[in-house]
Amino acid sequence: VTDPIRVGLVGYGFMGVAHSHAWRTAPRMLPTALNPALTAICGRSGGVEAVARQQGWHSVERSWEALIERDDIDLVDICSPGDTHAEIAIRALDAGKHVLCEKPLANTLEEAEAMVEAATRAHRRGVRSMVGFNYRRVPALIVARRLVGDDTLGRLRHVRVQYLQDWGEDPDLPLVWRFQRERAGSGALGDLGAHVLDLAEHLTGQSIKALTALTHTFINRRPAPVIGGCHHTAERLVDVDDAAQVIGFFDEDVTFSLEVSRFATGHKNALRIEINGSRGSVCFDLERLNELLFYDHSEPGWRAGYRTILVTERDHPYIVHWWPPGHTLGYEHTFVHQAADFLTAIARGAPAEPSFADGLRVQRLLAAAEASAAEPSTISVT
Ligand code: SOE
Repeated sequence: VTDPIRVGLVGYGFMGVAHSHAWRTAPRMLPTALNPALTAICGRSGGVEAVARQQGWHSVERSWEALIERDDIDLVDICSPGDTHAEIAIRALDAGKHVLCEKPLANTLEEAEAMVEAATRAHRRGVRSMVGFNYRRVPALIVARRLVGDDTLGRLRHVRVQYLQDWGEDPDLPLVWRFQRERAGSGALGDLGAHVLDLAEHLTGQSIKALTALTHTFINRRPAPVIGGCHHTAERLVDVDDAAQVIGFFDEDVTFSLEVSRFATGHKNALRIEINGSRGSVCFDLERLNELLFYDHSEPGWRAGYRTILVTERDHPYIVHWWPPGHTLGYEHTFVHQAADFLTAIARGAPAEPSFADGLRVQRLLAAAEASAAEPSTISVT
């Protein structure tokens, strides 16, 4: 493995910026074993130049094909819309580049399967891949997983997840790629649901066995996006969901419920999880990322109640590399942890997690939810 390891980033939107920050910060704060060099950033339009300058990238490419052909790129980081993931990831892995790919892994099950095959081929040659479920690296959620794993919560009963945002409520918002099935695969279900489906299985160590789903689109037409400075007056059809609900159950008699929405006014980025077990519960909300609520059901009733664990102690995951207790972490730290862990896996020749196979698993759940929503079996109540 070359050190520094030369990174090529595809995409320069909000997620590209979050990843740029992570590559810069990871080796300065965490033991990464390898130093990433911000070698090239790639984007199709001119805006990429300004992001390159601001974020410290050494060069700019205008096509991902050219980026992958470069000999001075060792790792390709994919932060572009979902319809590009499979082609870029497969080409990069086959060219011997390590790949970090944003979630959801792909837009279809077939694409995700082909990506896992490419990752398996590449793995045999020492080439690593990882999917960007960054919330697995929130310290409070790692503590939640530990409390499930060591049986503190006892026998699990309910896993309840939500991912609520409200930016969709603006009717003037143009039909950006996230509202286009061809580009994004699905709407809130794939974008937000992918995170919480992954977490539901990762935190419990159990698999969702069956599910039923409903999806809904509240605003069916949106203004056409502004392309090259030209404003089009025509409206375009929204062909993805704005919100979705799923109910189901896990292997071991545990019930599951999910709600995701871009129309939950008041909620900006509320990824919430509650797990109830026979001996206790945990509860988490990303808008209070440093806190984990824990309920111990063995406490005498008169003084029992949820208590807040402030997950900023030196013996909490990752914290030793950051600040003293109580000096809280934020959203960006999850990406820094992700980058550091990926570099460590590459340096050690160890498998990186979450793997493309984990991404495929989520894709199966998303496909099942879409299939169920396409044949709704709701019963009218008169
Ligand atoms: C959607 O608004 C979004 O940006 C997701 O795509 C990200 O995965 C999530 O981290 C924040 O919300």
